Amino acid sequence: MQIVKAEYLLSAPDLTICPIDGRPEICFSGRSNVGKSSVINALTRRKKLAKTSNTPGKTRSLNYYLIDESWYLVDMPGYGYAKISKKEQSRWGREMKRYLMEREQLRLVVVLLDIRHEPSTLDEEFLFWLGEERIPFCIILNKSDKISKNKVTQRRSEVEKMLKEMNIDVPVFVVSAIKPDTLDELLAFAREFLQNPVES
Ligand SMILES: Nc1nc2c(ncn2[C@@H]2O[C@H](COP(=O)(O)OP(=O)(O)O)[C@@H](O)[C@H]2O)c(=O)[nH]1
Ligand SMILES: [Mg+2]
Repeated sequence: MQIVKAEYLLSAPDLTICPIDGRPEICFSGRSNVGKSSVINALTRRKKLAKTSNTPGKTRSLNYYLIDESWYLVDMPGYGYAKISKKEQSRWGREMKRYLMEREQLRLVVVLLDIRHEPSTLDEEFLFWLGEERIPFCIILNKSDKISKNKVTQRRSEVEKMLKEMNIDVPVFVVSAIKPDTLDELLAFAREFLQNPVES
């Protein structure tokens, strides 16, 4: 089932002004420039719902999009942006982790990786942390339009091997923000989580 309605709700510069209506949410997370905003636009079939940019590191807040009046898609600040000081980066890292641990409405984290590159240390640390905290997540390998089919297969098995070594068992979807149909499987997967009641 495709998304019918998508509206921008608000941008939260810190964690005190997040929506408190209890609607379930799915957070999109990953390095800056990996394509979080582009994937959100592709999923909602909107060109400019989420701002995309060639200058990484712009999203320093959590952006909430209300989907079909029933759940939130959340565009999280990208991590690992070199032009932001280490101190600021680790502050944001801590804030985001706190958010993901404490947010009751959170049902699923979608972690984006760029299929062209090996996951960075930051990516690996983040995935490991999600696993340890038992936060439900899945991985999408984005920008698959940029490499050959053979390379896609290769990168996918490299990522799966890495996950196995970390003892993490989560689905990996190969997608491209410029081919919205590639996101159908992810959306179907995410929908299952939206129906689940919050675990406590
Ligand atoms: N070719 C291609 N370009 C993409 C894809 N996803 C994102 N991009 C481009 O990558 C850049 C960063 O995307 P953006 O969505 O702003 O990344 P964010 O920082 O993670 O939100 C933009 O120039 C996008 O057009 C994709 O699947 N394929
Ligand atoms: Mg963005």
